[in-house]
Amino acid sequence: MAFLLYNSPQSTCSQRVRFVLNAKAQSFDEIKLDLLAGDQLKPEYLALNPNGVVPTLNHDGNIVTDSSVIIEYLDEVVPQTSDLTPRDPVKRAAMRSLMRFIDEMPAAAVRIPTFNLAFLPHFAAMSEHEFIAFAESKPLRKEFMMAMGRTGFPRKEMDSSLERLRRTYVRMNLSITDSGGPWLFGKDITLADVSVMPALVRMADLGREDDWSDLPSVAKWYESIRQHAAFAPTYYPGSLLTERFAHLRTKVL
Ligand SMILES: N[C@@H](CCC(=O)N[C@@H](CS)C(=O)NCC(=O)O)C(=O)O
Repeated sequence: MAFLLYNSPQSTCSQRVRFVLNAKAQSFDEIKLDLLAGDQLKPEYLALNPNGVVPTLNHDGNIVTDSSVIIEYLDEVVPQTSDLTPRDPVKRAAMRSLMRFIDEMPAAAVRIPTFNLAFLPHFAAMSEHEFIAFAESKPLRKEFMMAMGRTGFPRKEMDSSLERLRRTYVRMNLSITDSGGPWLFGKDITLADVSVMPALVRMADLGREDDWSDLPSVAKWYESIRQHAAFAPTYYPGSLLTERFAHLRTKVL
């Protein structure tokens, strides 16, 4: 089996896929796209992924897009090593429901502080004309870019994003408590854990690790996933925003 992953080191969606490939001990080749340079909007990439976002997986010539779909796909095609989906259909459905929640809530919410804090200086340096042309070339994120503009999302948007993330930590706490932990669905790590992981890593990278410190089971979960064998190869040097953007190292959200 040959896996070729089009992705970006700091992209949260890409980190989900790298984690699953590493957890399953699958070797893979990577093509790293520079999202600020617009590599994801080039015609040859749009031919693979018409949404103009990473990640995209090429598995033996078959193209699979969307990180949630890709990690479920990987768990189906490489099931023999570390199965990340519960066998019981009821538990399996519960895991998928939580994954939909994660895609809708933290995965979307985390984009606001990410763009405002890490990427904004890049866009602020563009002319209005260049910025609009760049925003308009994005199949999936044009409206998001226009809402941000070259001055960034207002404080109200930042606060509501932190509030949505907080509701995620509370939901995680409930899931860990109900299942007996240490993972979201009990003693085995599942795709839901992988799915939410990059949002917490991102917030910690932006200096917000205290946001779940009053929820000990979430704090313990966070330490456990950092200790997982797949974590270090997934977050290779350069995968954190603070490693790429010097201006973030002094900034507190
Ligand atoms: N639902 C998609 C979302 C993918 C996505 O938003 N990717 C971001 C990086 S995490 C991206 O490529 N952004 C590029 C852009 O906004 O132009 C998935 O999970 O794969």
